[in-house]
Amino acid sequence: KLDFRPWVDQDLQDDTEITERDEDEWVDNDEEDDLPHVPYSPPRYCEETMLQRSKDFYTLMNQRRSVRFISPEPVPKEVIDNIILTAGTAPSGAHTEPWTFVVVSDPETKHQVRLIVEKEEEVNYRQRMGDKWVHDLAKFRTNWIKEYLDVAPYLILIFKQTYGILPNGKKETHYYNEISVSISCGILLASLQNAGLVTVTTTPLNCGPQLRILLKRPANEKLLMLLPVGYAAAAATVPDLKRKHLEDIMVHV
Ligand code: IYR
Repeated sequence: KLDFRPWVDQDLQDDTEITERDEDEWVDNDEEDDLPHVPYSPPRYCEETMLQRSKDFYTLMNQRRSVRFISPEPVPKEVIDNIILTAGTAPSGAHTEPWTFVVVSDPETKHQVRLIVEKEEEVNYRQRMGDKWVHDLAKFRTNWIKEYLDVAPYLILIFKQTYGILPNGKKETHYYNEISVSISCGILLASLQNAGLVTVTTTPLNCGPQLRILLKRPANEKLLMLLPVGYAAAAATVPDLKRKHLEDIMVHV
């Protein structure tokens, strides 16, 4: 077993799984050796407009909260399509776009997801997480009962592709797949906020393989995040958290 994963930061301990490197099975990402480079002129604003836009975007994003009370009210599927397209604009290692966004609206499948998550989360809270972790979460009033998994009109399950499988069956290295997909998740969260939808970022511990099999995803895909998506319920509440001030998060050298 060769463990050659130079793109995996030691600190991150990415569990990217590559069991063997049979050289015949792998191709270089060189199919586009002759990719033309074309002129690029991104939008550019005068300073006044920049200031206003940066403020407005901060104001919008500063209203984002993790919401655990989601309305069953339907949300147009086209909005979700646009949000996924936006998430797919994230940068990725060697432009491998190593993400799969599984959107679940089928009530029976949502319920199956709920059963899997609640069963494991009960074990997490009761055993795996330990007293300190459970105590640290007490103020958020979370537990293993996840009603939003049935109620939210959509569940978005984000998988990272630990390697790619080309149409000819060969494998393609997905450099930095975890950070690439994590960035796309951040953009997805911003896109949901922009559309007036809410979610809560969840990373269901020990549910990945079962959910992957439920959703018929291949073994190279690993669950990174599960997002219930919809409008906030009319009676939604959130913990009264404060954010750090600029001087506490920024160091200017
Ligand atoms: N995954 C569990 C526990 C949990 C962990 C953290 I760190 C949170 O910020 C919130 C919850 C759950 O979803 O309940």
